[in-house]
Amino acid sequence: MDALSRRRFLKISTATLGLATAGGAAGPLARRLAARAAGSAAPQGIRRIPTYCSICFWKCGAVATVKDGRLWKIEGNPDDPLSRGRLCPRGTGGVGAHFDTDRLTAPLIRRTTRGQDEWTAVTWDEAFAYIAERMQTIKAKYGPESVALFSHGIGGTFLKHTLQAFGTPNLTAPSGAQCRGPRDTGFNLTFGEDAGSPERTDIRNATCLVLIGSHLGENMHNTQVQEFADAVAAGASIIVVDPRFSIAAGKAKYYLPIKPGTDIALLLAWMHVLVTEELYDTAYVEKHGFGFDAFKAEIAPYTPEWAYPETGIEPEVIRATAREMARNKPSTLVHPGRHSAWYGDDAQRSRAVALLNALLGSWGRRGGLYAPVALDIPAYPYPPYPKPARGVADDPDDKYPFKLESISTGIREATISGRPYPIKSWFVYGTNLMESLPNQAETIEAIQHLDLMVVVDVVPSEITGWADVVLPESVYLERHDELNLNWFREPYVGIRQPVVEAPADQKPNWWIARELALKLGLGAYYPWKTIEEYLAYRVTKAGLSFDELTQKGILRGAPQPIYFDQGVPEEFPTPSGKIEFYSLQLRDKGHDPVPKYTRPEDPPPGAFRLLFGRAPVHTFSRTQTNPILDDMMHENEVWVNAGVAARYGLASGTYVRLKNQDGVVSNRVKVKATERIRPDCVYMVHGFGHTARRLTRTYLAGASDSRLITRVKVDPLMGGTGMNVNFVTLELEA
Ligand SMILES: Nc1nc2c(c(=O)[nH]1)N[C@H]1C(S)=C(S)[C@@H](COP(=O)(O)OP(=O)(O)OC[C@H]3O[C@@H](n4cnc5c(=O)[nH]c(N)nc54)[C@H](O)[C@@H]3O)O[C@H]1N2
Ligand SMILES: Nc1nc2c(c(=O)[nH]1)N[C@H]1C(S)=C(S)[C@@H](COP(=O)(O)OP(=O)(O)OC[C@H]3O[C@@H](n4cnc5c(=O)[nH]c(N)nc54)[C@H](O)[C@@H]3O)O[C@H]1N2
Ligand code: SF4
Ligand SMILES: [Mo]
Repeated sequence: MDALSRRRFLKISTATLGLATAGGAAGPLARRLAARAAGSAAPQGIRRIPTYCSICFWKCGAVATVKDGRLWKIEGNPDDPLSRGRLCPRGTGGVGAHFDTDRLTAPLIRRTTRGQDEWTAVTWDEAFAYIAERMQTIKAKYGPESVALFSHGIGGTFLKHTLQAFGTPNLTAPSGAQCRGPRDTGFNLTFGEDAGSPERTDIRNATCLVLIGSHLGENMHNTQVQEFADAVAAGASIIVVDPRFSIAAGKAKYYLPIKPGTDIALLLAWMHVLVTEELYDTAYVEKHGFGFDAFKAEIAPYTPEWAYPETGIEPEVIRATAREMARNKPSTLVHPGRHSAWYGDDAQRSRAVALLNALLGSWGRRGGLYAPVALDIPAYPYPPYPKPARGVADDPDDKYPFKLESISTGIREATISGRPYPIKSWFVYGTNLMESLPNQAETIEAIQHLDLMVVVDVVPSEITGWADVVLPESVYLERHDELNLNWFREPYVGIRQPVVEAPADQKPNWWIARELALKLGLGAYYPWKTIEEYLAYRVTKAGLSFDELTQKGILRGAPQPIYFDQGVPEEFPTPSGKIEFYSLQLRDKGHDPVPKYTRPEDPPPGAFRLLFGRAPVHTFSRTQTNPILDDMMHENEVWVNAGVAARYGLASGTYVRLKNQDGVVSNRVKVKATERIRPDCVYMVHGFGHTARRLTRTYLAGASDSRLITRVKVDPLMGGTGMNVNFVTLELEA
């Protein structure tokens, strides 16, 4: 943030917080907050409590300040290697999660049919009794595997534990098949390891950084954005490939406005130039490469002249950028990306990105992809889980041999088809499946097949509307969670701990998971009574001080080697033990051993490809209800090429609706007419267009990309759902 917007942000924050407590005086949450503010029980003075952020899943170390018992602000923890003492704007706005007047306050049981917002508030004990009884019935009738968990983030840890103890293997998340699954598969097939989270990207030391749709600056993964700024300041040459002139493109030496869906063509042409001009790292490839000659033969036809009509990128620009990468090798980092579920050829596209890095010798090298390290903290010694009689239900026909985790949309499919066996219950933790899975109609259809659906959330989001039981969780500022043990540049551990009390009857996930286990007769899996006991056990076993961890929030281990030239073993856990330029694994399963390009479908006349991404101040569909972040951005816009907008007579700020190829129409959304996007696509920020009425602040503000994503192209390697394959027309408001 620049100084001006920072001042504006602080002004907004104080104004909103005043409103959140005084204005919403009707609800039980507001009453409790008011009572607490007035009461004398609150400890006086200023306390600073370290914890880690949860506004997204990057897990930045933070320090919250509480003044006279009231949450005041949250900042970066200077001891934290991930945030280096600075949070992103969403993290700073995180206090709004505590003060949100739309929060769930008590467990709810559905009164009428699914999807209708009619509930009875019950006690926690009643809720657990209701859930446990139904789970036992399902188990008796269909087996314990018939219960599935969808979760996202570290808060799901203990529910996973309870459900594995119950006997199901069906644990899944939209952060796989809808996010980074394809990328992880592509990298794993090439190097035998994936790109990790946080990514093992040495952006800070890269002298050339290639961003292929990684829209850093809008994608606010904190460490990466800070390192990106460092790299730019140090004069790194930046190459950005994106159909839209992103914030990152504004920092680029070369901006390549690629035709959507044609990245593989560009990647093949780049590799062609590096190989034919012998600009690649020959010694590295000789030492570490497997199947290079076969790879070289495969890419021979893909000249820049061949790629030009596919991608719209001129041959001279392709050559110049390839040479720029080569000049900076091995400190050229071709960013692996993260959200890679785009066009259905995504694992192969990611594999092409991996191969380009391999040619540049960047894996294991400074300024490339380093070898991450972590503290060795032992797991808690639980009894072993019962072995499920049946395997994960996501892929009954073994169609996706290269998946690394279970496929969320596969579990949804199994719920509808009953194949390979019936799925009769969903637990949904911290994931708004209506917005995070493509094709909402299919999600609704699957839910109709369930005998029990339990949603644990903090606000009445869209998915809660479909639940039988809704369990209100305390927000991250009010609870403990599992330790943060990231694989990163240096080893460290972080703790999340409560900063303030939950305002009403909300409970933390560990307590919910434990109480449910007790009700299910699974007490043996919870020998500890409080989470502090659990955390202290693990930390102490590792020879660290739990007291010190709670006081500092972060404990750092001694630095360790992270590059080959510092002593990291030069090993690649692939079948050949080398970097697989040519993949026998892929060939043996009938897939292309070297990535191939397929031309994407063109939008029908008058229609545009729908693209989507992030805004700096929101996370997915989870922050629009946060009063501070809502003030910073209340609705999304649809980016339309200025020339196209002029043809339609659309000025910026005019409301339109988008209609997709299947006739689905969006909420109204404002046009942003701009030169910064190609004429063949439109773009919007994901997460808006909420239709849950109880999200009072954000209800119907902006449009939902998810609603328009009725079609996907499924990745044949790992089952990811490419979602950039929907076309929309612009419908003018009458
Ligand atoms: N159309 C479309 N779909 C997408 C994407 C996209 O850009 N467009 N992105 C994909 C990607 S990259 C990812 S990683 C996934 C992300 O998918 P999700 O993680 O499912 O993202 P959200 O939609 O934000 O859902 C978060 C839910 O958790 C709730 N929540 C927030 N805090 C807490 C908490 O402390 N405890 C509990 N119990 N609940 C909480 C929120 O209220 C919300 O209902 O979505 C994928 N799906
Ligand atoms: N502020 C904020 N930051 C976040 C998140 C958040 O919710 N909010 N979510 C985090 C998560 S989980 C993820 S996965 C990441 C997602 O962020 P990233 O992984 O960086 O990006 P994507 O969402 O994959 O892609 C969006 C960009 O791809 C471009 N694009 C679309 N089609 C093409 C194409 O064919 N070729 C190329 N080269 N570019 C294309 C779009 O114009 C857009 O700029 O963001 C992370 N950071
Ligand atoms: S990147 Fe921002 S929102 Fe995500 S954990 Fe860090 S500070 Fe919080
Ligand atoms: Mo993601």
